[in-house]
Amino acid sequence: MKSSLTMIKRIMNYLSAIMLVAALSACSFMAGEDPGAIRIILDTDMESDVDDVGALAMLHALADSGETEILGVMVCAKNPWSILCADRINTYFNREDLPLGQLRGPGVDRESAYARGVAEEFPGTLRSSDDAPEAVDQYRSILAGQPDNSVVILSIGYLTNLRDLIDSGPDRHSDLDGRQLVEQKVRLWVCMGGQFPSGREANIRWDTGASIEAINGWPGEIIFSGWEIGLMDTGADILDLPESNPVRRAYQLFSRIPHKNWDQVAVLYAVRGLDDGPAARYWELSGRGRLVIDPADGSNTWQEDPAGPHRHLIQKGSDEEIAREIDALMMYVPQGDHRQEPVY
Ligand SMILES: [Ca+2]
Repeated sequence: MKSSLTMIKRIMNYLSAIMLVAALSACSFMAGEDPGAIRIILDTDMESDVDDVGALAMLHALADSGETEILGVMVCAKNPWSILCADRINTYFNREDLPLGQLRGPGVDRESAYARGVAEEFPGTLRSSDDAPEAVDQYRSILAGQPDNSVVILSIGYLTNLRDLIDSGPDRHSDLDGRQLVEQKVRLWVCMGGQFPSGREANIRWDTGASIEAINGWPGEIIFSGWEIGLMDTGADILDLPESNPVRRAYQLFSRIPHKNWDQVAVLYAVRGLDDGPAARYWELSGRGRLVIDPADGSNTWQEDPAGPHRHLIQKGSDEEIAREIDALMMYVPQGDHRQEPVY
């Protein structure tokens, strides 16, 4: 009985994935260069946990549907395979030209169960992380070319790059310093980080110093997608994706299926939750306040403050409906086959 129910569930998931592909293709055709698409720069660690991979896959699905425009993918981890893994995923989703940026200065260096495997087994544009542009330079280049108050920064990793960005000085891209450039170009920072009302969350604590400087020095609004709203499992059917899909391979190598989806929740909010989008009903925003970080251990508390620059998401929807929407996006298969040979 259980196995036939599982089979029915798998068939239903497969059918909904096909319908999603058809819907996305139609939307993509109609949307073209949608001026209303949310412009996003993703900042990811893509090493210790596999949810970054699911998050990037979702962004590509949402870009193909015209709901977002991915301006660039920045890596805030020192693991040299992380950016290659991101490059392979971008290449699979037919966006091999997406600007990439790599943290060059000191930062968090952690193992990955999947990044090297994906980097070595799938085609892409980068041979080595040394060949990638430096993240702050890439941030400044992208931001300088965007309309004022238009860019959403979506961080799903450590805050090292963002601290370095606001510390940056004028350069060939802009006469503004980093803080001024962010103030002029960034509409909002959506940060997967922190635990509410209090806790000790990885993205904040691994580079506590950078987190404190980035969050306290940020010249605009930050909305936090906290640890406590990402605990539902997704990816149960990820191995049903084609073997050509690097997202499938990353989950296989990580070998915890299904898995929590902290980073995917932040993606869903940033693209479909803003501007009263179709996913806005899953969360409500807290009142204004401040994320206060303890420099001793990177733990955080939430402090209510009507003049505060921060808010955090409070889940209203069910785990099931949020997970279903995330799963459908993670199971997206792009049109066309991936390249069989490396293109670097
Ligand atoms: Ca992450």
